[in-house]
Amino acid sequence: MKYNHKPIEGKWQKIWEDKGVFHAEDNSEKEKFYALIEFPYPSGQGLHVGHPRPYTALDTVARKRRLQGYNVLYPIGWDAFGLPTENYAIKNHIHPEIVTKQNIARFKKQIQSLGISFDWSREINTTDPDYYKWTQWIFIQLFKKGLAYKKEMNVNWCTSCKCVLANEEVVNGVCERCGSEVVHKVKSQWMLKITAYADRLINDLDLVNYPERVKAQQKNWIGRSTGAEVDFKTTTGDTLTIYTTRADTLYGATYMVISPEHPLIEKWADKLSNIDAIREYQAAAARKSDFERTEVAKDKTGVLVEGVKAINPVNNKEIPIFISDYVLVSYGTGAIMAVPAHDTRDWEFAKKFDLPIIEVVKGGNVQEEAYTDCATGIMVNSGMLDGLTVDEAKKKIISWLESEGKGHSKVNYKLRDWVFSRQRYWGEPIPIVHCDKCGYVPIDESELPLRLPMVESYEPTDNGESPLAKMTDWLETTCPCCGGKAMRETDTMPQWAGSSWYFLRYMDPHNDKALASKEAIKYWSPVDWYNGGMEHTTLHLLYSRFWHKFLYDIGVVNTPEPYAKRTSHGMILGENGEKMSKSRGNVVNPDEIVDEYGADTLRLYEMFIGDFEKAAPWSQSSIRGCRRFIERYYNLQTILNNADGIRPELESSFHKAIKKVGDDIENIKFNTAIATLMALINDITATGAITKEELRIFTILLNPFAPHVTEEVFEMCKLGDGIVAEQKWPEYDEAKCKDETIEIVVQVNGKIKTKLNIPVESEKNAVLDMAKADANVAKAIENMNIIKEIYVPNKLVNLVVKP
Ligand code: ANZ
Ligand code: ZN
Repeated sequence: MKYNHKPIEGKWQKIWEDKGVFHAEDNSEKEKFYALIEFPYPSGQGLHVGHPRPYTALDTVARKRRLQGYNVLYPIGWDAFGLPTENYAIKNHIHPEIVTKQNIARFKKQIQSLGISFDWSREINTTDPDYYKWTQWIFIQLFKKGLAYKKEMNVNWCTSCKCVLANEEVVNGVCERCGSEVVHKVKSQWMLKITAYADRLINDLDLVNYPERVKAQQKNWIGRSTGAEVDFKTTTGDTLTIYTTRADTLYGATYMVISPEHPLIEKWADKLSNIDAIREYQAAAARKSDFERTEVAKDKTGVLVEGVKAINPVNNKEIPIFISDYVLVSYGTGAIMAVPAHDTRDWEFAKKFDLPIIEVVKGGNVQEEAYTDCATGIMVNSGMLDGLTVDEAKKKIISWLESEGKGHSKVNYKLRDWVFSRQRYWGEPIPIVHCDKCGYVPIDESELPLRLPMVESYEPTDNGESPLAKMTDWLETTCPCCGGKAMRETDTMPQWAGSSWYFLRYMDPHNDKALASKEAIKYWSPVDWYNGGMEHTTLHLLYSRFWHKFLYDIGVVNTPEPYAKRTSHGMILGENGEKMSKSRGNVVNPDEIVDEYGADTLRLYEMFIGDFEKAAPWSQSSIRGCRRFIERYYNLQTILNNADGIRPELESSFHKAIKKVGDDIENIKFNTAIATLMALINDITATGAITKEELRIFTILLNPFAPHVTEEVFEMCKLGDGIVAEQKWPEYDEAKCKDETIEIVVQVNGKIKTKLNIPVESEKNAVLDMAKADANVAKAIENMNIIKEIYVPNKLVNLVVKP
């Protein structure tokens, strides 16, 4: 029989939508299951074959859970603000709102052609004023709690996007989006105080089921470090405070390094004989990214601060001060004590500038290389610390510093507050006005949403102000506080804003009184399973956890964590193993695959392509293999007979398959679930027939992967009432899942002579008889006396023999 996928797939997509079978119920006695994928950015390129991988994976889970009787919420929406759309709009002179509408329409059509069981009645769009009203509302709550504030900042500035970037958006010194150079610039910015949540963002990882690599990345990004701040006096009478995680090594500090931006340089400027060289070095450092500056491998550079020295508080020795770009102004105190014996960067710097290297922890050869692996050593050359272990020395020196008023213990974080301003048009307006009398004041909540005004031109201005700054009508307003003249904020929010809380909106997407009702939040929270890309681990995942914790603190949500479980998929690469891109000419268009082979084939293929968590190269021949499997399944109806139930010879195969497919879907082992179904179809066709019950079970097991063809076969062969999506997931009998035969080894005097396939749990004597009957074994025991017969059930036989 010919399988004609086009009419069949279209037919079932329409039936599902008309019946609303995938609509989640808000009031249900059933147990809820909330599955979430990272909603797409509707770019101008349309859907990529990478998109369906996570969508299909969670669709498989969602469909299976529905069959198991869960009330499933599996929603979708559009993360539609942001630069790519705006840049496209500028280039083509189309308003970003229109571009967004067009892109969404195309994406929607493409996604719908895949037969993903999304609840389209809950579709959301971050650029919809009914949606961003609540993004703005959350911002106002953050502002009221002092967690949104304005600050003069040395920011990352993309020279091409003309826009401020968060640290996270700068990759290897260039803009993550456009690849252009990123420079530093001082600007007044809205900031969100994510650092206030740093500890909880680390500690609460204990509450969630995330892959270890995801937890580790989040912890590294937050970068909690426990150490001490130590005050060094200078010969000018100033205090130079440093941060160190190794206060125990204070006696080994032979010089100091301050960052080129350190404020003491300005204070000392008149006294420094080489101020010109220092200025030159500062200018060069400003052009480099933090990444370039702190790379361990790079050659160390620096300039001596001529005219001022520091005094080591433990021994009152005067030591030189350098400026060097390997010390960052934004971390710790922007100054360090250098301990070249035990720190690699300090050691390289000391060698280059010929500075003394003093060993303070025993064990290495510090004139040859830095001895850094010294967390457990014994202190030397360290006065009051001599003979102590590193841990003891840390405690002792910190309490000494505290008693002398020269330092104290201190926890530092790599995490910085979140730069939340963008000088662009296509984002949520920040709902704040500035009044000369009252300062920054949020607009009245009853005035939300504060809509983006229509502008003539959305190009950013060359001085770096948002295009909104040119809209005088919109700009000038009255102060909600004193009624006087006030000016609106012209910066907009970054693209991360809308995605920081969208999972809550799906719970109650049409609510106009709250971001979602208390009941909906209580019923649906937390998200049970969130799948997304590894590239979002340190950005979106952290930001949304932060917002959720804030909403928890103000009583809007009732769980401390938004996502109970997180999984991450690997990328789909081109057939050549490289990342798919236009320039490499290896892009596969999902529309063409759906057209030629059908959505079921594409879905099955994307789930079969290899370990879900790893990158996988595209393979056209494997696509054809998946299509053939679907055709084989479709043709099972040609061997359908009238017998009842499952035939005895297939009973074990079926029970095992039910167990394996179910377990594998839950454990994101989709590829082995499909392999199990492929093996089962072989077992079935080998018998030359299939019963209705066998076909019914096979159909339900295959349905989460290939929903269209299974619905069609279920209907054609009248396998039950209603449609497959309304059936029950089959159950298995554990006793029937046991392997009937098992391989054991047979040894003579401990040497392997043969392997035997025996029925599981065979009786000892029967196994011994089988073993002795084997030709190799028989030869080995010929003319021998058997001293001992050892049998380890289901594992081995060992015959101990003597001549
Ligand atoms: C003396 C020392 C001796 C250090 C030693 C290390 C090893 P984490 O763990 O990342 O917090 N440091 C401090 N502030 C810095 C800055 N603004 N830029 C660059 N480096 C900075 O690292 C803390 C360590 O990094 C600190 O401890 C300091 O060097 C350096 F055997 O102080 B240490
Ligand atoms: Zn005012």
